Amino acid sequence: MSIAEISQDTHTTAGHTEPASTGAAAAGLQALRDWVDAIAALAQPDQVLWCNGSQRESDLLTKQMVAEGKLIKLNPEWRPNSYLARSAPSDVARVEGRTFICSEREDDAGPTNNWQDPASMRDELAGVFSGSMRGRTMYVVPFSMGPIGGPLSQLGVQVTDSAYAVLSMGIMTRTSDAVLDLIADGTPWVRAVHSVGAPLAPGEDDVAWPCNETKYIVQFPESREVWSYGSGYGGNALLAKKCIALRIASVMGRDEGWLAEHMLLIRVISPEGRSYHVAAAFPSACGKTNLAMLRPTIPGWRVETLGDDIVWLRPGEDGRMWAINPEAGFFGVAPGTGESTNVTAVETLWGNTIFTNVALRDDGDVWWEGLTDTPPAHLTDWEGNDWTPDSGRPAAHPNSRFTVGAAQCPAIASDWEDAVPLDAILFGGRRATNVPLVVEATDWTHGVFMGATISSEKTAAAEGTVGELRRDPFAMLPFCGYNMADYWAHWLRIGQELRFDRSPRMFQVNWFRKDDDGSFLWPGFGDNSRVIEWIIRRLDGDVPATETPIGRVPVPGDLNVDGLGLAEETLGKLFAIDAESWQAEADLTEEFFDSFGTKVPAALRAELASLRYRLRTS
Ligand code: OXD
Ligand code: MN
Repeated sequence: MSIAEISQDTHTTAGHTEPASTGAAAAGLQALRDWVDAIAALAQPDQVLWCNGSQRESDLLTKQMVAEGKLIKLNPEWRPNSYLARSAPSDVARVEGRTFICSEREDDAGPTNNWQDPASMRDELAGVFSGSMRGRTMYVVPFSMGPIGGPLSQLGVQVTDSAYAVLSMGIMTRTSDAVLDLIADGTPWVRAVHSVGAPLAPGEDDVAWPCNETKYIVQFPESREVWSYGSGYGGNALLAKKCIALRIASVMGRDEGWLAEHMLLIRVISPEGRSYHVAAAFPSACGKTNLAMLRPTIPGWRVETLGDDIVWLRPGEDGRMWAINPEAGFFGVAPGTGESTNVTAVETLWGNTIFTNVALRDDGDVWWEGLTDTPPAHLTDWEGNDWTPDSGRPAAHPNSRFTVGAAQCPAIASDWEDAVPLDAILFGGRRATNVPLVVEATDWTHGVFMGATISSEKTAAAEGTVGELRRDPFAMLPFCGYNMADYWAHWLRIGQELRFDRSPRMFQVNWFRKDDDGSFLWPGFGDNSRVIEWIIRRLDGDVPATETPIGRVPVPGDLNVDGLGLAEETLGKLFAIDAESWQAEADLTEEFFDSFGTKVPAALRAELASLRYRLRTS
């Protein structure tokens, strides 16, 4: 039974009706039906509803959630068709400590993932999921990552007892009945089970944000399955995103010869009208969405948005690397997104947006730190309490989010759903010290070494201490579904499938270097276009570079800093390479590599050895 049918048929009793199928199509759908039945038998929802992602369905769900106090309808005068959700204060970020990769062999999960034996995890999950949807509706959400039927796309089905997850999945994926047709035809699909873990006793009132203190985010890579329990928030609950499009997809990519990456994707158009495609891997909350919507400050340059969080990469027969954004929307961090930092995002959010954990204005619109320079005099904070600028605490949670369709972004490329050939890959993080503004890798292997050794200061996107430095190789530490060292080897292998003169060139960037007084040395945001301009001039062979022990940097004078008023000394600090500190970084890299035992590819060990040599002899 669909949600629309339910609303028309007031006599409907609990129970579910599967999609109809006949003949050859029956086998593909039968497997789906059997799986849905098995989950329903375990979790015991009151009813099962099949979703199709239609506007009508989302209208009905939002209406119901507003009536239940689970969504606040924003003032349509300021924010049409937009809603605010407030999570439980304990359910505000991804829970990496409760995220498991349950591969058959522990060695396939590797030291950076939590591993548990799949059989024992299945037993545990059977326990927690038993009756976990009692008193609730179980929604069945069929979706495609990438355009439905597209050559690089993948299908999935998420069952969930969270209407918030259904609405968000409807924005972030292509949710559609057409997916069922492909499943009927035998196209493989990923199974995803989600429960907030808050069954309702008969007559018990629901809360605004049901969840459970116990949480499990479990990936079974071999069987392409995800089981998530206890959280309704972001990557814990919208299983198409981190769980499928990164953790499970990275394993598919390993097995099938492609890559699933935590990257943004843009098209940069030069003043001469030439297009270049650039992907960039930054850890969560390090400005991927801002760079994806960059407005260049240098004349004549333009940027079109293709994606802000996930990119799937596949070597093409032409020897180039082809890229798609498998998502259909943005689930962006709100704080720090404002008129002066990312006006394109602000314009994208004009309506049709679900906000989570931002502050509510008295006029029924939303606000968060950084949206405007001056905060409103009074707000209701993300927890529903009165707030004034003197309250001494943020009004919006630091990991508060917006969920909005990509097509609504004014900078979106008209062909954003198509694959594009990649010209450059950037790796970055938040580094207050040591790492220069931009460094070019000397070749593919050196680029993989750069990606493998990136570290960054922790942000609010995951639980933990903000600001602490941690290794985050390829920005994939929380998202790689298999042994990270095997993943590096896979990157090296993929490089060999590309034509030497057509493979993307790799660069390390760092917008976040600080002066001794703690102030940022580089203005960032729109001025990052200056770094991209230098990168493109390098791709075109227009400028030489200065060799340093850690890679190639701009020859003084080549980076366009016109009009920035940057002192020579500041530029010097932005590019300073201190051999001693880099030797210390190399020691840490060695320790990091050692934690993977013998699995680290010899080519990366060799890169480390030559880095040390260059540092010693520079
Ligand atoms: C995200 C994240 O939500 O990386 O994109 O945490
Ligand atoms: Mn992300």
